[in-house]
Amino acid sequence: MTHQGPLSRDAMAYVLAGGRGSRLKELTDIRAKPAVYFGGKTRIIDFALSNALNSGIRRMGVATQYKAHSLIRHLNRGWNFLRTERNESFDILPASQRMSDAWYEGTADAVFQNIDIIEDYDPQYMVILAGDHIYKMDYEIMLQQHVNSGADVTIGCLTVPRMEATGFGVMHVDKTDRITDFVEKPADPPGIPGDEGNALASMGIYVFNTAFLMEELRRDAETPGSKRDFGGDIIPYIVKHGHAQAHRFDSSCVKSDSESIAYWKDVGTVDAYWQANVDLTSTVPELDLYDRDWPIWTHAETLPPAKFVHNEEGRRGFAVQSLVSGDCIISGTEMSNSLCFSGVRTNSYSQLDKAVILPGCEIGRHARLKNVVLDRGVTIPEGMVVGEDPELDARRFRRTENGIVLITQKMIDAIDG
Ligand code: ADQ
Ligand code: ADP
Repeated sequence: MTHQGPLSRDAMAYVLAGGRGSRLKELTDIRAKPAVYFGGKTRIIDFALSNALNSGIRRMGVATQYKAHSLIRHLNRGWNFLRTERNESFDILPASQRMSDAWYEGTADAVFQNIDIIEDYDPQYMVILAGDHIYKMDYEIMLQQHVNSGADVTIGCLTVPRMEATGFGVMHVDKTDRITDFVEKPADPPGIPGDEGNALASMGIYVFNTAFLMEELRRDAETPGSKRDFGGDIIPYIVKHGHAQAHRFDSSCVKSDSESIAYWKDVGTVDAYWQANVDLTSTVPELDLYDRDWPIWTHAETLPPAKFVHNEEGRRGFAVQSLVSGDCIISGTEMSNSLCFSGVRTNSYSQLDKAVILPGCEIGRHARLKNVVLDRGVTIPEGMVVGEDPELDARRFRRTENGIVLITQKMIDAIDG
């Protein structure tokens, strides 16, 4: 029998936001990956939370651990509108050693340690999400599939090139998409039968009946040797002893009027982060941030409009193929294919191309920057050139093999003279 009606109102979204994301290098020196700025106004975690909200889910919890201050501040400011009076809730759940004297060990432990809080809300379904991916997805569709298949767990999955699957949980499915095998981060990922060049990878998104999940978490907590991890322990066990079902991520996974393609990105490296941001500056990007049917919610400060001015000598400031946030003043600067978060100031005769500029940066006169990411609050001195001399860039800043340069204020301060 097919289930009718929204299940999202009986579900709680539980976002795992405690991981470090060390491949983002200095961008995660002071903040967890989910708190990293993305897309001009938002932070990475806003995508998972907006998906939950847009899917109709009104109960949310966010488990935080590593360098959580920036994340917690963002959540407090931007995600404080769910009301207990309407049976809604939003809980920030730092590892606070309430249940034991340990921090969250693995991702499953980040749920286990808050079992009492979850059981108090008594949601029928738990939607476990990673807080560090950029995508749009309607979890109601996944919930419906979960209930209709009668599975113990339903796992969101993607097709990826086989050798890119080493960082994922990789699964085999039968004709009905029931998962028959699951290996966490295999060195030599098994391909899809009949499509050996690709692998079916877990997105780290799980739907459970709450009662079943709680049972599993309690069982796992008693299991010696378990790392208390969903991908490493809980999911392999259920695949073996229970019923795990795959939910394929494709363009049908989001209900939207705008032409949607299945966009999903783990912006986990400096290159991928830069690329995904710069991609947004193309005329018709794959990820549509202007989609009224699927808005990405965030904490937005009340800011004056972005402003483009010429200097006293008549040097024009302009931007093409660029996203410029509020409270930016682009003065006498040529900007192309770039993305400015709020409060950025640029000065005359500077040139910016393919630059991702986080809030509060200032660009000095005559600076030329290409293929860069500037961390929050960086001041680029007058006349500085980046992106033209690979050796110089690598000496001063963090330059990736692909030539993307990440700059923090610390690196600027360390430059002699
Ligand atoms: P990973 O991406 O390696 O694999 P992991 O490091 O466990 O996943 O992080 C998953 C999420 O949990 C992230 O959002 C992270 O921030 C958060 N997290 C990590 N440790 C945490 C902790 N101790 N407390 C709270 N939050 C924590 C997982 C699965 C794979 C799957 C990929 C998809 O294990 O099977 O393929 O996600 O990206
Ligand atoms: P915000 O939440 O305002 O966006 P960031 O994400 O840039 O802040 O910073 C993360 C946290 O680190 C904030 O709490 C901020 O106060 C703090 N912080 C900012 N710069 C530094 C620094 N250079 N060293 C240590 N902590 C910092």
